Amino acid sequence: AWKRFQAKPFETKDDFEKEVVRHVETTLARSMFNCDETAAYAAASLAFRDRLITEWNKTQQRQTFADTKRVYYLSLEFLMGRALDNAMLNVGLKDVAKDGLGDLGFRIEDIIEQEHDAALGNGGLGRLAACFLDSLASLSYPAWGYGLRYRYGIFKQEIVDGYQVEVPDYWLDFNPWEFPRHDIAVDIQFYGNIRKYQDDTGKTVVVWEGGEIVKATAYDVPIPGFDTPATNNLRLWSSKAASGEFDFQKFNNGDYESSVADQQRAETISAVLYPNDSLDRGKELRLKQQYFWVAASLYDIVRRFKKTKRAWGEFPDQVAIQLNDTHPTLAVVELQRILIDLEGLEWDEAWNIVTKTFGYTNHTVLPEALEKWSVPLFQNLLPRHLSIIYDINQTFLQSVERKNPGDRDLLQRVSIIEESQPKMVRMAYLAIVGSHKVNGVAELHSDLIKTTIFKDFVNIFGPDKFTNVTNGITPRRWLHQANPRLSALIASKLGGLAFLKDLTLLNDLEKFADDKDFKKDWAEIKHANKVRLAKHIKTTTGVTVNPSALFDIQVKRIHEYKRQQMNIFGVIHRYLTIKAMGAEERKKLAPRVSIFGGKAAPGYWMAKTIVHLVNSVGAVVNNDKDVGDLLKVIFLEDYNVSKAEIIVPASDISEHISTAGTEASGTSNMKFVLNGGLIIGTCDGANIEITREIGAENIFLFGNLSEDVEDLRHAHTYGNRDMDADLAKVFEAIKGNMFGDANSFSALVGAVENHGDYYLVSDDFHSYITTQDMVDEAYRDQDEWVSKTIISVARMGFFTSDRCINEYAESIWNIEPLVPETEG
Ligand code: 26Q
Repeated sequence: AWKRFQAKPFETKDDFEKEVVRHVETTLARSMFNCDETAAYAAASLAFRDRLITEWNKTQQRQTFADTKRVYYLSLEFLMGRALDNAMLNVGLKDVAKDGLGDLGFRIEDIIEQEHDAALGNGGLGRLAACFLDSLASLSYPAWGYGLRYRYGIFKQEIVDGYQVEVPDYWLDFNPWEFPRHDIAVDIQFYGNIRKYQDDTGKTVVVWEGGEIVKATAYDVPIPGFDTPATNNLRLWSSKAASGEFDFQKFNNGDYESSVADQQRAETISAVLYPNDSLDRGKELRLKQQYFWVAASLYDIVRRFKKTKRAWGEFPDQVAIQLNDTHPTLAVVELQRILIDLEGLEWDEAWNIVTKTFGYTNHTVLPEALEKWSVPLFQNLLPRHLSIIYDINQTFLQSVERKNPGDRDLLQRVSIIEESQPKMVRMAYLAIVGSHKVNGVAELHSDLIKTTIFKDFVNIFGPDKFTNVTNGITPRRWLHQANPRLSALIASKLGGLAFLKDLTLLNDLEKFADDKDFKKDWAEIKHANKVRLAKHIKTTTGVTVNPSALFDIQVKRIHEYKRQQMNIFGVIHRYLTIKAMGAEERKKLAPRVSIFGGKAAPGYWMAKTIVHLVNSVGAVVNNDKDVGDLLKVIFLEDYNVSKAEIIVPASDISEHISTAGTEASGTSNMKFVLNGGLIIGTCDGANIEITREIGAENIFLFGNLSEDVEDLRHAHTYGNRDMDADLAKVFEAIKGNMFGDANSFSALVGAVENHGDYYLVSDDFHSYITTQDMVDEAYRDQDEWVSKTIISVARMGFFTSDRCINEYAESIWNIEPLVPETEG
């Protein structure tokens, strides 16, 4: 009988309008007469939210009744971007909303733009987690995401006088997409001591006592699948002071201020996302964040399992937990602690359950980015966990010793505890030992981790423990949502939107690669997307760019290994070349707009210098009458997910030019090609597999190969090399103050000239600029260029995150979809 009380979700424009008006007048307590765009956004979101809730609840019930295995994706970052547009498209009622909002006097684009990005991530790793959630829901897998509800997401970037300035991103003023679950709260313990004693049976019991308690409260975010009622849950934890005895006592003793200070200290844990994507080591608050989130999530997962009344041995048949990088590695230790200290299991039985439960995904080979925590810090914050880590390590090293008697070197190399001053806990090693599968995120990367940083572990555990799952992206957001006209054009040829759920269907586009009318439509859409970006550039930077010029785009976090410095050196080279040309020669040149975007970690001085150089070069080049449209240099402020949705569809060529062997995968490379852009790139990360899929004739590859990097670096160290002659001229221009005070940029130049050129900028420079010339040449033949882009899109099916999630499900998680009945 209760079913009668379920809300009837709207299906028509009129019902949608009624819902919007109802929310404006009741939920928001405003009159329709002063309903502005903010209010319309709020009301439209609430209307779609209502529509999601029913299916969300049903999905959770279905999972409970089916009682099958679930996967839990643990990630400190979920770079979700905006939710309304995504919800409208996934539910399939965007057109209804568009018409309804139109009736009420609004343009849907303006309403969508009111939403603040949910920017709970740094870059690739966080956005990958968001794409995975979309695929998990769209494929109806029983899956949960667990993360932290940061009060401040990644900082907003402003450019002031050419320098990056960081501004806090307070985003929670109004967020209709989260549901506080005040009834779901977990007490999390820190600091304190451990005490051991023997119980009546003579068994050693360990208790963790004292310290401080912080309360974790759940906030749930619905994750709608595309073209399915399945709606999953992303659970984010927020920290609050525990209303326990401590503060109560203080309060009664008249110590009001310190009681409030305690509260603020507790809330600090989930206050801010760490803005580094390559480690800043050893901040206690970061380790606190990790344990807080891991402990709350495991409590939740274990509680859900215990409700089924199954034996502990069945835990790995019901629960798969994926570690997104080493950030959640404490979960391995926490589960072992729960099983032995709280549930009374024997060590071996518990450890067997733990290792069957976890999988670990590695996202980097850069040694400086591998997470380590000092033992003294650990000892103080999590004394029981440190003692368990020592026990895990001892058991592990004993097994290694048995198989490799007398190899002291090996034991030292693979020890979870690094014997340094102070000692350090190596989190990646702990994650490997505590998991049944370890994966890299592209073929080259997965090979590299096996032959370099984790080589010893391959010998110890055997090669089968290590595997590859090449990254992917969701075509719903990165084609259908970001590029609606291209999606519609494709749908018109393929007979509908089925390709969004089976991206290999794009293959059938290939037969239109020479179809004149199709190519015209295709090119017209690209041009319109470029016009749109040109407008954005005009309003945000004041610079006018020609939408018919070649748009060359590099947007990603600023990093020396990603080599934005090589890009801007190449731009300077182009500028010098243009300046040296006569008028006739210039007429033959293809006009180009070089577009950069991305954030530098606030403490990464070299990255900030790159940002400054790009802006300084832009200030000179863009105001040089002599150059005009032939070259413009743009730095787009505050690159984020919603800006990517404008930028990605507007590229002709995008740059993925990391030093070979350094970029684990890259995922924007996939987004750009899927939107009809070509790539200039190195043989690195997923570029290699993209080349294999789309054909070497459709990508501009250049530069040294990863197998040669070590030798080149070695040669640099011994001074055996010539600086590239063109690059030397670029450096002369910089040193001659052409782009302002040369001292500002001396570190960038010096890194190449005097400090070993670790990222091989000089080694790759010639190959880079000659390949850029080939890009110009190819772009001149528009007809051929358009065909290349169509063929490339047609061959991108492999890179959907749906394929990627199916691979994880089959080879790591051992889970099956739980398809809603309405889908048959
Ligand atoms: C760790 C400890 C303390 C503070 C910060 C961090 C931290 C935070 C974020 C370390 C690394 C990250 C993010 C890494 C990242 O985004 N890696 C990218 O992951 C993508 C998805 O697999 C790949 O495509 C990229 O190649 C990889 O760089």
